[in-house]
Amino acid sequence: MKSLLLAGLMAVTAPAFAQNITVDVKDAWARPTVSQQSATGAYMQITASAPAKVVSTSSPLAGIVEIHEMFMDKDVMKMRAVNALPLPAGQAVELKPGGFHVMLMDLKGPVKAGDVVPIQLTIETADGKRQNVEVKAQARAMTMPAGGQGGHGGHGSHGGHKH
Ligand SMILES: [Cu+2]
Repeated sequence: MKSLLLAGLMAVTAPAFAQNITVDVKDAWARPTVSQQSATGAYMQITASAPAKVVSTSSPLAGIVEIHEMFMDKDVMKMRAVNALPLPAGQAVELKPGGFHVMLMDLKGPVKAGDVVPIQLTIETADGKRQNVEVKAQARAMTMPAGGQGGHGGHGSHGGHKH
């Protein structure tokens, strides 16, 4: 009798399979650097299948990689690092000039148009599990749509970014 009960308990407590979520990254690109510039931004669209957040970023081409957000401070556009970028389930989060971006600083060399910038995103799911996503951002000059919005110019100040 006792052993039967034990067998039943063991079946119930079988470990649940930890499941990875799907993280989709689209349209990853980076801005080429101009001479003497040691920092640049990378942009992409990230969609996670379950609630998650980007908790860290890295690249073999840069000493420091952070997620930044742009914000207005007395009519001046500035940026600051965020600790984590929330990814709501099934919703594309857009990193774009003037908004969130991956900031690559302390670059090991210039980034030329056509170069591929590898970026690793560390994603943490709601239950605290982490997984890495490899992104290849292609360096290309930003194409401004005709009549493009203002405010983007503020992003050009990246070169003077100090940490
Ligand atoms: Cu930045």
